[in-house]
Amino acid sequence: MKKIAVYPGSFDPITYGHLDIINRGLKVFDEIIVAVACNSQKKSLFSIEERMALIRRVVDQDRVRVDTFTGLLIDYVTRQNADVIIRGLRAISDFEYEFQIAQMNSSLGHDIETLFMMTSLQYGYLSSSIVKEVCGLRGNIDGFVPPEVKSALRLKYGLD
Ligand code: COD
Repeated sequence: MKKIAVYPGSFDPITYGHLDIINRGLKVFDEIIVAVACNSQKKSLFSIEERMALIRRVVDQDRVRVDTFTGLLIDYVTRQNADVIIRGLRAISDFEYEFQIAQMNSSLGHDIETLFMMTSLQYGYLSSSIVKEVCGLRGNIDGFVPPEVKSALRLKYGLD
């Protein structure tokens, strides 16, 4: 049977840190669904459609499906017939938040596991927020996001 995992997040925008988790996840699963959360409480730079389009441009679309969801993550995962959620862990500061989400999801959906993957050394301090800040302040973001994402960011900040 095909092993499918859901990798949920805001992806505002996708970074090399996210891509690294996706590519390493593909060593363990046959298919990964990158699920962009539609969270009206979180102010985002890119719309859901823009975020999904950027992800599609930088992943291997044979084994990665890009989708969006509203409502509870656990309900979405169940609808997709998946039983694993992938999350990435960077510094210790991620742990408490991730632990809280995983515990909540585990009590809401008993048969769904959360698999944590450690960040690769070079992406340990990389986040979408920091990339946006550096780009907005005209810093060089080449090492943090693919060229397609860099262009989209520069356009948003009126730099091109
Ligand atoms: N290296 C490794 N991992 C990374 C890196 C990096 N450099 N950067 C990001 N990651 C990981 C993050 O730790 C996270 O696991 C994942 O990639 C996605 O990150 P973000 O920041 O894009 O996404 P989040 O953390 O904002 O996503 C939160 C959710 C949208 C998944 C969450 O809010 C959610 O499930 N919402 C739906 C409502 C719900 O079900 N709520 C109940 C559960 S709390």
